[in-house]
Amino acid sequence: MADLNHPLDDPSADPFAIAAEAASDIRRLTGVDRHDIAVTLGSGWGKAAELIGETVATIPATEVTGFSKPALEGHVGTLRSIVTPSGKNVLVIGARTHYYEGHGVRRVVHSVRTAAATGASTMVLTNGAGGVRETWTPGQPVLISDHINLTADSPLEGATFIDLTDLYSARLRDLARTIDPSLDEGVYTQFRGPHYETPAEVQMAKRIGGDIVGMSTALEAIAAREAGMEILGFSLITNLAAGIQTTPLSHAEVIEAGQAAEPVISSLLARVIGAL
Ligand code: 8IG
Repeated sequence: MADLNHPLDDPSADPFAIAAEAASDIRRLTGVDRHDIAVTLGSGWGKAAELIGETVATIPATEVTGFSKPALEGHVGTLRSIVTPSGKNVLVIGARTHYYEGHGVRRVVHSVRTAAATGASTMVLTNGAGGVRETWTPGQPVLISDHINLTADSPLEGATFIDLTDLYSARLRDLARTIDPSLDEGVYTQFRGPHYETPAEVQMAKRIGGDIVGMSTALEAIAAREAGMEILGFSLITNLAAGIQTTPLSHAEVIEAGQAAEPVISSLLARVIGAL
């Protein structure tokens, strides 16, 4: 689905130059010269923005070069610049482009590359996802310890070989556990979506070492690492994955579980960001 009006859909365009342009749009629109930390808010995590600190500016993502219109309600479509009590500038990305939208991986990782171009050295990626482990319960946040990328795609172009050992920083996971020692962690498995998995696919994910199933994050984490950022990942388990939970999955249910957990996980996320 190439769109001739979209700068990232021109194969001869340099995605890093477009990210640099987006970063200068953000500087101009927020008046903030440099961001230290970026956080992408996935489903269930939206309320964290208010708790991170004082909002300096909120801008519609569509005013920033290369950002796509939100595909889904509940995916906010704004970028916010927030200053924490300790004086760090946080770029809050409420505008995620999912791989299943079919616009290609350049658009999926554009927000991450833009965050890096604004100066951010830490990328916090959050999502709502399905849990493979029977002991987890809907509404529970977990740390992402590693990932399995089942999209068969990569944000890296050409012979770009990037090491992904410790992709989800052990240091940052330890730091998150100083805020909430009860946080469990697991391996995030990115499927293409937008359909949920079959029970057989969930069993496959489990056997290959997956604990969490979702439709985002892994491709973004790879791009963040390419950009030299340190990465922290959180999943909100909104449902047990198909076949682990015996009732059918519904999007409404997923949204509802997210809303119920929102106050607790938002405060957790804000406290972790405050400690970064
Ligand atoms: I929320 O069970 C949410 N997102 N792939 N599977 C996948 N993505 C999800 C799920 C799930 N729940």
